[in-house]
Amino acid sequence: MKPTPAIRRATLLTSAAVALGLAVTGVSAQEKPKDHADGPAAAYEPSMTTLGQIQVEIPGRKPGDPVMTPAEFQKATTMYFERCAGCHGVLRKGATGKALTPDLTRANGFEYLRDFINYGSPAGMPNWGTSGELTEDDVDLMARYLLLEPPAPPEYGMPEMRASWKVHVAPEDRPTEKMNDWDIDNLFSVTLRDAGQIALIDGASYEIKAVLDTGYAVHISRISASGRYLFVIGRDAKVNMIDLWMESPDTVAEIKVGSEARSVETSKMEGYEDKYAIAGAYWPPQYVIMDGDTLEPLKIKSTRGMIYDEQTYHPEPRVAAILSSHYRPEFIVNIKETGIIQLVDYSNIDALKFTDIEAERFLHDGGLDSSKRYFLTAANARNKVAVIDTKEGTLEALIETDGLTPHPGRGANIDHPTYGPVWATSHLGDDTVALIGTDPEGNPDNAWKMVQQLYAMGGGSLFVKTHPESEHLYVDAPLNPDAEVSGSVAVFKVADLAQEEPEYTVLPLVEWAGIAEGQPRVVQGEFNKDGNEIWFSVWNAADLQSAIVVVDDKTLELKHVIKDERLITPTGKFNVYNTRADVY
Ligand code: DHE
Repeated sequence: MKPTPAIRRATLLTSAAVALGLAVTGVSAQEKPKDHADGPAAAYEPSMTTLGQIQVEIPGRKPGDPVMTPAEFQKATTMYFERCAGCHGVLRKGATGKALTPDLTRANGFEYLRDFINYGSPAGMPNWGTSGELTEDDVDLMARYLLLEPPAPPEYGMPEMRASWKVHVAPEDRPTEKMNDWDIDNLFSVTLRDAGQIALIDGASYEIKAVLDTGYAVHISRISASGRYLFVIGRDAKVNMIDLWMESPDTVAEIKVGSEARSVETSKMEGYEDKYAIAGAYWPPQYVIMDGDTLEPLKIKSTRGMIYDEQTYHPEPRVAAILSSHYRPEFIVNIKETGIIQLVDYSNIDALKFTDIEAERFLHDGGLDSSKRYFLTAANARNKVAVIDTKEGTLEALIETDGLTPHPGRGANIDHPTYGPVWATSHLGDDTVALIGTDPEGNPDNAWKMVQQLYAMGGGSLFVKTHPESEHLYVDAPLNPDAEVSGSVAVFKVADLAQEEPEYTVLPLVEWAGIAEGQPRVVQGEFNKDGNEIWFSVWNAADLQSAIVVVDDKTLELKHVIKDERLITPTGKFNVYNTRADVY
């Protein structure tokens, strides 16, 4: 009998567990509220830590308001922004979680709220009290807090941006040619998350050439089209612009574009190389287009507006991934909660043109296909991938990925032995990897269909990776609750994808890194420029040793381990050439 997908998946999971030397135990089918850390998807909800630092006042008192001191209100607001706002929204109007505005919370009352926070719900609300994450007093405080009007964090417009904007080295004082002997194209910018820094590491010698201060809980790096300027954004919405031509590359300009942010990109269209930069914010909900030489803020655009399908107003749609089109002078902006992918035509900065493409709600991350014409992006809480034709400026397809919470990073482009060019995404909520055909001209029967589903080590995957020179597909699982799974990476051989049930090899990278202390997680593979080695972060707690492990892509053997006391919480890695040329 041919096994059903569920049984097959269980078998594969079991073989993965055996490969990892794990004890395999039965899973209770009993539905119960999960601890927050149990579910990788829950653990990955945004934490508005910067907003949590903002000082707020208790909104005007109304009859029946619970009594609360200003200090209690401040504490509750910080807790709300750090733990609840990711799902329920900064203004409590709802996102992936329910709305918690006083008209609704008051109808349910204090006891209901207290019990809900304490015990959670099978629908996804964590059991904050019984899991021990919040004390009894905290749960009581949060239940009272939700009965009050929410505080609105401040807006952040042009005056605030200009006040934060600094040009440390004016363009005319910068070098006119590269002044160092670094191989810039094979340089890696490595996020040192909790240090608020990036490390610049040479791709050939593995030498840490520099460690530079950036924003708080720094998130991603992107490179200008010429490869000269590196842009880094912190969760506190600070953008650093680093000149890689200087004798000692350093920040030449900086700006803060809001209170909470995750994305930055630069113009890549022919004729507009290095001309503009753009950064998107979670709060306030907006993006800003900046001068590509100085970061001078030029135009701010709010993303507040109607949800594409319901046509109801959303007050805080966050800006998720931003990509630069290679076909038109446009930025492609994912507006998360309204489900709109906005194409921003920057050819005339004083008359910006916008195309609002209705896609799907909860847009998050994504990348281009191998031709660079199509943008594939996850609407992750809707288990879908939207495809934009960046040449025509239209929605090409909306694809169900048959997995829970697709999370591609920028995805991985493979030349599949059976289906031709495909793009891959793994999933946060389960062990599946979806392969989607991307070649409507050469392989029209497979285009925009999930042509194959792979089963990797387990849920909690964040990133897949390959390279045009590689014959492998790598799948991480950093948020898997099992330390041996989160400490390893699964590798599929591209040639094996022709089989019905391709097996994968497990590389135990934490073991290879020789780190025994803590529970480090293996996250985000990134290839070097030649595509013959792939780097993974071994991401440990800030006070424990982390590492970067370099794997030989041909042999799948350990090539090198980079350890250094400056490598604090390394996560994302961005090879200059691959990032600027969108090679993945
Ligand atoms: Fe990320 C990309 C948002 C947590 C590492 N992350 C992105 C992008 C968004 C985003 C919108 C796409 C940017 C783009 O392409 O323009 N990330 C968020 C969150 O909201 C979330 C879930 C929670 C939060 O509070 O921030 C979150 N991200 C994380 C992490 O915990 C990770 C694993 C470690 C870290 O450094 O914080 C993490 N995110 C990354 C990385 C990328 C990224 C490495 C870029 C991947 C790439 O290949 O381009």
